[in-house]
Amino acid sequence: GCQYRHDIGEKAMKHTKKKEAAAVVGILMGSDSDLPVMRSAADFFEQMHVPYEMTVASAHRTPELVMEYTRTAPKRGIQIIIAGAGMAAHLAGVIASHTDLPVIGVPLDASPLGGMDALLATVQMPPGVPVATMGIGKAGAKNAAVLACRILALADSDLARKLVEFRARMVEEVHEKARALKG
Ligand code: RP5
Repeated sequence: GCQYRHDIGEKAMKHTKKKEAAAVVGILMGSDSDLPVMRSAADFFEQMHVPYEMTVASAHRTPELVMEYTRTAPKRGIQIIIAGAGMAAHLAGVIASHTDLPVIGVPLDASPLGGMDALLATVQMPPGVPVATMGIGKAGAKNAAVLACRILALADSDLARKLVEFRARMVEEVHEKARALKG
């Protein structure tokens, strides 16, 4: 029953339909054109069975919506906010200015500058208003979710166990590839 689960239409719904538990992470993006990349974050939460909500809100086009979303987030049970945006990416920083929750920023490649613009705008925050800034694009979106899970796992031993398994699987995958190369 959360309005923010329905904001980005059919494509996003596939990630949110089954999630009945109250979201603990909020994924925001500046435009629905960011969804193909930001979905990597949602995919990881699905894998870890962490309930999340996902919506579009823009620091520049809908500044009031961003503020309202951020201010009401703790009341909904949100513990961490992930914000992905391209171009002059002020979304994560503006969110961080309205909350004490941890904010993770994902710079996106959405302009002729290839995401360098978004990276610098997201990472270079003034002292006192931190944004944990990930790498540009898909890897950054996935890492935002992994980092969020690591933070949540500090107080959730089930999730901590899933992260141990996730990391062990990555190790195993590398070994498998190495074995395949040897033939
Ligand atoms: C940013 O501008 C969005 O986060 C997106 O990455 C970029 C382009 O937005 P659209 O013009 O595709 O809506 O605010």
